[in-house]
Amino acid sequence: MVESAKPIPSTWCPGCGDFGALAALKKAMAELKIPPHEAVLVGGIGCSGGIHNFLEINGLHALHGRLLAQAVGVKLANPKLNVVAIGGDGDGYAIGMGHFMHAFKKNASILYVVMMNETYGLTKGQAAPTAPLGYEGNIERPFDAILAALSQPQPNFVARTFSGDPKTLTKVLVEALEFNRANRGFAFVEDLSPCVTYNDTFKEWREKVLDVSTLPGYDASDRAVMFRLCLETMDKGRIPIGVMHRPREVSTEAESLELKLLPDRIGPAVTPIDLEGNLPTYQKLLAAAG
Ligand SMILES: Cc1ncc(C[n+]2csc(CCOP(=O)(O)OP(=O)(O)O)c2C)c(N)n1
Ligand code: SF4
Ligand SMILES: [Mg+2]
Repeated sequence: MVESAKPIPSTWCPGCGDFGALAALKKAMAELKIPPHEAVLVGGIGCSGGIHNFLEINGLHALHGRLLAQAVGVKLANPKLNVVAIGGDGDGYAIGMGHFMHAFKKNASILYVVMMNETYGLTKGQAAPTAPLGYEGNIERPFDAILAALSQPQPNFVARTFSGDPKTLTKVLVEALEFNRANRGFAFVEDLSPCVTYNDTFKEWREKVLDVSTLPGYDASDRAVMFRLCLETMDKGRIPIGVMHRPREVSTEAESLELKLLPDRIGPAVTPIDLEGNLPTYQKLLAAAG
């Protein structure tokens, strides 16, 4: 008999920002009344990716930087599932960068949460692609995932949150999951989630974050406006957070990958394979094979 996996106590350091993401995800799923058997968490390799071990939920630990490919596979196997890929900035923006960029274009209705801490927490604090100049000898300017996301002309949901503000984080996750549940496509949320052991940025980020929805001209349906607002905010030494892209209207065409490939929303994992229902098809195949 196969026993269902039970959650283990968290292995994160006390005070790690990832606790904020875990709590918010639980609250968001509870608010949307998503039963655990209808949700799958696909974790990346890193401290953050262990999140599925701490919840009583279907989950898998993906290969390093390959969680999106595996999450898309799960979604296509059964599009009725709520699929959340969740990992670190090293996982997503270094080894996983190619998959990250393609996820916007592929546009499967999955939620991708990156717990961004500017470092490789699990391997003891090397510079991630998001690390600031000078961190652990880093000589490169940091990669900005929100600007990269906004540069893609795709109908995705894009947001940045802060683990130090769990209320907004939960609200944004609810919105992102609702976007997925309406089969509207890919939702990306970068959560600023400080690594208190190797790069404790809680105080700095609390002072620097700025909710772009409070800025004059804010319009999350217009990526050009949002790109400019984010750049202006960064130029002032602040960190833009909030919903950065929310496509204005539901397209009349099926935009998401699962609706393009499986318009009836029935994936291979739930396709009936009983003999009775499939006998005519099997007979046809056998006849064709001679
Ligand atoms: C193919 C491969 N290369 C390198 C590693 C070593 N490794 C494990 S986790 C990790 C990066 C973790 O950083 P991040 O994704 O930011 O997660 P965090 O621990 O910060 O949450 C690396 C490089 C690995 N496990 N597999
Ligand atoms: S090393 Fe950093 S990212 Fe990893 S659990 Fe500890 S505080 Fe969190
Ligand atoms: Mg990291």
